[in-house]
Order: sequence, then C-alpha cells, then structure tokens
Amino acid sequence: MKQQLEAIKLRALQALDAAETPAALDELRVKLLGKKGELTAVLKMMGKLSPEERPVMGQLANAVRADIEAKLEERKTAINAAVLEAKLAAESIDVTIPGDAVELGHQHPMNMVLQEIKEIFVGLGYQVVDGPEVELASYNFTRLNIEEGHPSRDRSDTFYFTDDDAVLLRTQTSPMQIRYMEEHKPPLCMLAPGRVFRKDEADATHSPMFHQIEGLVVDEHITMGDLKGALVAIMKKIYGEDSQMRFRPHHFPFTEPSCEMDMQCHKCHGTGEQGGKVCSTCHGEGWIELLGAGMVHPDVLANCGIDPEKYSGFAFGMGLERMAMGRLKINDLRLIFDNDMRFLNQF
Ligand code: 2U9
Repeated sequence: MKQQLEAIKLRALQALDAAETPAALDELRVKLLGKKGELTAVLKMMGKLSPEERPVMGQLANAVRADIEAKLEERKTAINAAVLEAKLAAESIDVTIPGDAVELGHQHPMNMVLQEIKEIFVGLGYQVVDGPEVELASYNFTRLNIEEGHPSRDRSDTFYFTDDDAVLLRTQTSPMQIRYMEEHKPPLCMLAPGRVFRKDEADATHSPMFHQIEGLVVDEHITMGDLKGALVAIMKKIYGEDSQMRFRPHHFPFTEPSCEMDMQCHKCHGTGEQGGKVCSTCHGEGWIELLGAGMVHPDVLANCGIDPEKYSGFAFGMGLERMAMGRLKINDLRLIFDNDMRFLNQF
C-alpha cells in the first residue's frame, strides 16, 4: 500500500507539472482527489489493514494528499499568471501610433442666419414659438381666410394625408399664429420660424421643403405705421443701417391691406446696371424683395376669438433660404440641402 501511495504521488506530481491550462488542472484535481479518484480508492482499502499499520498508512496518505494539494495550488498560480501574460501580450496597444483626428463640425449656414435673426427679434421682445409640421387644413387655410377652392389648397400644390384633405403638411408657418392667438390674448408679439412644405420640383430657387419666418403683433391701436417702423428697423439691423427700403401694395388673403417690402440693391444702388451690364445681384430690378406683410385681416382676428373692433395687428413673412442665399452669396437653393462638405466647409 505504501508503494501504491508513492506511485500515485509520483504520477500525480508529473501530471500536474505537465498540465498547461486551468481546465486540464481542474480535470486532474477531480481525477486525483475526487470521490472516484485514485487516492480515495486506496483509502477505502485502509479497513483491511492491521491496527498497527493503519495509523502509519493514514499519515502517509494524508501527506500524499497534502503534497498533491500543494502542487495543485502552485500550478494554478503559475498557469493563471501565464494566461494573464498571454492575454496582455495579445491585447497590447501601441499608444505611440497617431490617432484618427475627429473632424469638428459647425452650425449649418441656414442655422447661423436663423440664429442671428431670432436674436434680433428676441431683443425686441418677440416670443419665438414652435409648432406641428403636420397640420389641420382648418389651421393652415380656412381660419386664415383661404377658402375651399383657393388655388393654394389644390392637391397639386399641397401634401395631404387624408382623402378628405383635412390633414396636411403645413404650407406656411401661419397656423402657428392661429394656435398662438387661441392661447394668448393681446397684447401679443411672436415669431414663428419653421419648416414648410409645398409640392414643388427642386430647382435653383424651389424646394418641396423650405423654411419660413413669420411674425405677428396684436394690440390696441396697431397701425400700418407700426408695421413699417418695425420692419424697416429690423431689416436695417440685418442688412445694415444705411439700407434703403420701399413698400409696394400686394394681396394676401390673411392681411388687409397687404404689402411687400424691398431693399435697394446694394450692388447697383437702385440703377439696375453695373458697368454697362444688367446688375447680377438684382437682375436689373434695382430692388431686392425681402418679405411680405400686412395688417391682420379682421376676419382672421375674429376667427381666433379676438375682437377686431378693439384690436388690430400686423403680420409678416419671409423665406429663410432666400435670406441666407442673399447674405451668404449662395446661388443655388439645392446647395443648402445637399449637405456636401465642400459647400458646408466654406462657412
Ligand atoms: C396670421 C395672420 C397673418 C403672414 C404673412 C406673408 C405676408 C408673406 C411669404 C413670404 C415669402 C411666405 O416664405 S414665403 O413664401 N409670406 O408674404 N406672410 S403676411 O401673415 C399672417 C400670418 C398669420 C394669423
């Protein structure tokens, strides 16, 4: 039995030395020390020994077990260290390799212009409001005095969602003014910038989606004089204090009277020509159209629960892309939406 134990110990220590992985080590532990292991099998035979031999063999068996356990622990430490070292070697990174530079973006030129305009209006006390792009036809058209059958309500011009033409993509930001008047009573002074949608083929001056900035001021005794004073002051802040403005009569269903505001061409100073040629900035007009405006139609005020006998107001609207194109000298509307980095990096 003593030889058996010595043999088990020798084989065990050799096998443990040869084990290379944590799994192989674990397998050996079960094989050597487990319930069905070799050592246990020998111990089970202890009963057959004489009472004198039993404690001697018991001691020897315990010593063999302790040696195997010590060896197991030693190999476990060594193998774990080797595994860690291999992992670290495989995962090592060279911190001296130069990194990929992350390109830093900047505001889109449209947002630069929008931000600048918003700041001017906020400085004058206007509240900037936002609203739904999916609108009801009643807000987008009917309450703005644009009756059923009006050409702008045509299915060839407007994106509708429903067969009864009751829900649509807003064609102007004006429904925001209606919503605002429903919730706020005069005096009120607000600005509604946002995306609008019309069924237009894209070309250098048209896009099925573009941005408008509209404004509304309602109070007692608001007159066309307030409209002119406010818009001239605001446009001079944007285009320069020495800009010359003019108003022309116009028609909009939601304002009465209505007008358009032009700025004298800064290139040809209103002559329409430059060096004997047609001025390229105003195309010979001498004037550049800036916006549309007018006194809010009394019926529109009444549609929003505001008494037109007591209150009056002015409203205006302008196209943001057109303003950005003028200010940043962009000659094709599509460039603004293409998101070509060669274009965007110029601003
Ligand atoms: C309410 C009452 C009146 C908004 C107005 C314009 C004139 C106008 C166009 C300019 C170029 C839109 O981007 S564009 O195509 N807009 O000329 N808009 S007055 O008048 C309103 C709006 C809401 C309740």
